[in-house]
Amino acid sequence: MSVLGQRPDRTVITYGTFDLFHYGHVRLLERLSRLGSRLIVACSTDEFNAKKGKASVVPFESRAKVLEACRYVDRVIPETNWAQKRDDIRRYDVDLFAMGDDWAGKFDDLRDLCDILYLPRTEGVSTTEIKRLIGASCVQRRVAAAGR
Ligand code: C2G
Repeated sequence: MSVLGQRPDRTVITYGTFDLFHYGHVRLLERLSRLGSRLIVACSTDEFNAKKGKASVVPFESRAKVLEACRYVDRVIPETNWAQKRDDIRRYDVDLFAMGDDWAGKFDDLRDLCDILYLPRTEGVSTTEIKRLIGASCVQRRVAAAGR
């Protein structure tokens, strides 16, 4: 492993929905980008999210475009199922698989293929919370409008 400037010469991969892209996502990608020379992000498709029981506000195409525009990200691929991780790690010659620690231990079975790392989540921000706040402000505005 040669050192390129500050970043080790290795490929890092992570997976996620990245809906309503926020500082928590940015901070994760920034930290991952320092752990290797290439960061691949697998972005969950809308169909896969439906299987996960999740409905994202922002459609896949737009979420993928936002990730591609992020300077920490080198490549975006679609995540369409749970089982693709092993193939992705082999196909992209991945050295490090990393996720936020809300997934701690969930992907240890991949340790035979590459290093595994779970990074502390960023506290105080989440897509769920943003959705809740938007919902709350919509209700407030409707109530205010009704009261006029
Ligand atoms: N994250 C974080 N801090 C936050 C919110 C999210 O570090 N405040 C991290 C999560 O831990 C995850 C990544 O950002 O590693 C993307 O989070 P989600 O979009 O919620 O990902 P999820 O829908 O859980 O999809 O196959 C795995 C799945 O695709 C993960």
